[in-house]
This record gives sequence, C-alpha cells and structure tokens, in this order.
Amino acid sequence: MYSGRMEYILDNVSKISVENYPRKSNKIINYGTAGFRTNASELDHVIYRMGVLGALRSKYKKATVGLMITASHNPEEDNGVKLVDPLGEMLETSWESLATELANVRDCDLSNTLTSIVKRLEIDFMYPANVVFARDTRPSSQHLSEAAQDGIEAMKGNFTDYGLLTTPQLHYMVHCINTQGSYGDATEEGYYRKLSSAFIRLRSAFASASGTYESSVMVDGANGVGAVKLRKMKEYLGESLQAHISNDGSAGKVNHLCGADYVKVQQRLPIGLAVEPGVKCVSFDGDADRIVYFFKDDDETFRLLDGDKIATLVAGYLKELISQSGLDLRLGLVQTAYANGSSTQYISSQLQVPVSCMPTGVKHLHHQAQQYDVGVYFEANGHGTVLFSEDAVADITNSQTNPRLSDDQKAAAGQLSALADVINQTVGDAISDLLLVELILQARGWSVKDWNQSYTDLPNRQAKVRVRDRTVIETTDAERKALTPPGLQAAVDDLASKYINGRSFVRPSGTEDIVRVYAEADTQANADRLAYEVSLKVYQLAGGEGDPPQPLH
Ligand code: 16G
Ligand code: MG
Repeated sequence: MYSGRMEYILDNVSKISVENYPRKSNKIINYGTAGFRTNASELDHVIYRMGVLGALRSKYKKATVGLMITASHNPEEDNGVKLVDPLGEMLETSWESLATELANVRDCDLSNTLTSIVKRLEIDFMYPANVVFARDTRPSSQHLSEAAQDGIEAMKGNFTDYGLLTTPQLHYMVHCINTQGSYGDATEEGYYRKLSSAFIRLRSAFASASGTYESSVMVDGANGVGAVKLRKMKEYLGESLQAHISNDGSAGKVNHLCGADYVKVQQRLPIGLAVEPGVKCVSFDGDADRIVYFFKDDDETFRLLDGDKIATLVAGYLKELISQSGLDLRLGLVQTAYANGSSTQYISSQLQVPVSCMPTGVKHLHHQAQQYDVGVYFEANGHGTVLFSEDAVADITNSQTNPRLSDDQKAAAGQLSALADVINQTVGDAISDLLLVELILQARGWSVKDWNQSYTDLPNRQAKVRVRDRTVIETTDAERKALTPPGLQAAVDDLASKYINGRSFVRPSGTEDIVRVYAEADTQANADRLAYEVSLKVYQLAGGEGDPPQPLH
C-alpha cells in the first residue's frame, strides 16, 4: 500500500518545500476557529503545505475538497486559508490538529510527518486527489493561491483554480461537485442562476404585499470579493433588487474602516456611506460570509440589525410558512453566547421556536442546526444560514403537487421550496442572506425601521484584553462560563449582578491572541462600565499584559 511511488512523491513534496516554500521562522501557527490566519508574509510555507494536506484529505474522503485563500474580516495585510470538506462543510475538527501539525514541522521532517499521517489514517495514497481552490481580493492572495496549487501539484493531485470567489461560493462549488450537480451547477454562473431565479420567482409571488418595503439597499462591500461578486449577481437580478455598492475595492483597503465586523463591533457607519435617515444599508465582510443590516434613525442614531435580528426575521417567517403549508417540520434556531439577551427572549416567548446556544464558530452551530428539519443558525456577527434536512426537502417537494392539500397549503410549500433555493445551505453567505432578508421584508411589507421594532436590543459592548497566555481561560456551557482561572467566573457573576439585565462572559479568541469580553446591561453606559470592570478582572486574574484596560468613556 505504501509503495515506492508514495515515497517518491513525498520526497518531491519535501524538495519543493525546501527550495520554494521553506519555513522561515520557528513561530508556531494554529489552525484556529476557521483556518490559519496571520500576516500574509508568514504564510508561504503554510499555504503550500495546506495544498498538500488538501490532496491528502481528498484521498482520505475519496471526494473533492476545497481550499479558500482569505483572512475574512482581518486587515488587508493578513491572509489565511480554510479547508472545505466534501459537502461544503468546514474541515472536520480532528483534521484541524493534523493541519496544525503539518504547518509547524521543520522542512526536513515534512516527508516523515506526511508518511505517518498516511499510515495512521490508512489513507489510500494511490487514490487520485481532487482539490478546488479560490481566493479573495487581497493583494497577497494571488501569490498564495499559487503556493496552494504547487502543494496540490507536488502531490500529483488534480485541481481547479476558480480564481476570485467569495468563501460561500467556494463551499457551494464543493458541495455541487460532490453531489453530482443535484444541488446546482458547480460554476459561478450556476450559483448566480440558482439563487437569482428563485429570488425573482418569489419577488412576483410577494408583489401584492409591498407595504413600506423598498427594493433598494446600500451595500458596503468591505472593499472585498463580495463587492465584485454582488456586481455579477446584479446582472442576473435585473430590476428585482437595486443594490448600490460602495467600498467596492476600487479605492480603499479590505475591511479598513468598513465591513461587517467594523460596523458590528464599532456600532457605527462604515466609511464612504453617507446616507439619509431611514435608508436601508448592509455591510459584508472581506470574504462575504457575513452580513449585517443598519440604518440611521431620524435623530441620527445608528441602528444595527445584526445576525440575531436576521435570525429572528427568518425563523419567524419560516415558522408561518411551515404552519400554512400544514407540514409537520421541526423548526429550531441556534445562537451563540453573543446573541443579545432580548433576541433569545423574543425567540422563545414571542416566536415560540426552540432555541439552543453553541460555542462560537460556524461548525458548532451548523452541526446543531442539522438536528432540526429546518434549522436556522446565526452568530450575532452576521454569519448564518438555514439548513433543510433531506426529508424536509422531500416533504416540501411532494406537498406542492399533493391533491389532498388546499391551494393555500400548496402555495406555502412552493414558497418554502423557492426560499430553500435562495439560501446557500452549505455555509453563511452574505449575498444569499441579503436576498433572503429582502424577500422576507417584502413579504412582510416592512421597511428596515419596521423590522427593527420587532424587539429592542439590550445595549452591549465588546472588549479585548491582552494576556500572556489566553489558554489559561477555559470555558464551559457554550462559553458562557469560565472554569479557569480560579475565581474569575465568580467575579464576573458578581459584577454582572450589580446591573439591571447585566450579563457578561469572557472567552479566549479563536482567531487572535487576545481574550474577548462581552457585556450587556440596561443602558449603554452600564454595558460599557460592566465591560470595563470585567476586562480589569481578566487582566488581574488571567495574567494581563501591557497597560491595564481603561474605562471606555
Ligand atoms: C471565525 C468564525 C466565526 C467566529 C469568529 C470568532 C467561521 C467560518 N468563522 O471568523 O464564526 O464568530 O471566528 O472569532 O467559523 P474569535 O474566536 O476571534 O472571537
Ligand atoms: Mg468571513
């Protein structure tokens, strides 16, 4: 099984690594929540090796896998890579540690490490590898995608270079390839056609319900690949949606003073978007797998409609459609600890949809959402989608032609089916989520202001604390409680209890070398104060580094 040919190929992998992609420093890099991410100048060897690992993963799964070059919402100078599993999911957790191992071994140990992985996992090395890859618009992405290609080629794997794509577009491609086109065509055009045709179909179905809905939206493209791809999607959408794209990459830097993460965390308008009160706006992040909505109120106050607001809008509407169709489908919603307390309250008491909380990171939410027939998941930061189980899809399809059902029931099933086609079910997708939200707002006849009134967010604040070693903080209960260091959780509880609606938690970031603090309370001043007090506790009890945290105001 481990033939001379394998030895020959792996020796060649090592040789190319030493010659073209040497590991230049001893710095350890980790496959974090969603791949490797760091300054682009440190990534050559990592990406080359991930090309190699992608080929191995493909042989192991006997299927096509994907590789996306992006650093998502990080600054333009950073870059990174995420691997995509055969059904378009994030890389399986057990392989994250293999990725970390491979990225950090010395050049001279590369071949041995690969041999040992092949043996441990009994990988059929002779099985042909198929890896597809794509990149975002960062200046370093082109060069890094060549490194990935060299890694795949060194493994004698087959590859397709999709060039520029959003992360969710690549997930879609991988899923389509491995399901032989039953989900859609594995081409960019196939993606646009699938989503836009379902969108246009529903636009007509909802036409009578316009109310205060407006079909125009200002888009902050984060100077990223989402702007480029939304412009293409617009060609397919025609007049059905007026998306006006700013921060389209023609001038500013990726995510600089713009993008979904900036808008969500800073709670302010992105650069380059001077809008009148009440105008509906959205921000994508750098690889377009996140979206948040926002507008300026009449008194100029900035209003954010984040992933929680989107989740409640979507779940509320799907619940109605399911009930109108008479289908017996279990609907559920999945959030993280970052979900605003008001949203969780609204979902359980008003919408009466079962809600669960999972640790941060799409893979955790995705997995939990698969437990339902129709599972909606969203992180507050705007990453999310809806999953329909195979049985749900079959039930919905059959209902549309079931003679025993009323016309209304059949129409509701038809709408569910078209909505499922608008949704990129492989992963959260800013473009797809934009279309979904616009359809539901149209069906409801709502302006962005109407939508915002469904519930009022509790004021909240996020903060970062630098510590020597963030792994000293271990969490449980979906990251809502810190188990270590001793005394920290008790201190957090004690501080939060002093505020009305006070809630706070701390967790080590999975993407940056910092500890994150979240706080919410009855007023913004109290949320800010609580965030500061908790940050100080983290600094004192978890080995703070540098200057101690300062009060926000
Ligand atoms: C990654 C995750 C995102 C999560 C964020 C948390 C994916 C595709 N992305 O961007 O879901 O919210 O990390 O970052 O899983 P943090 O651990 O630094 O707070
Ligand atoms: Mg992203």
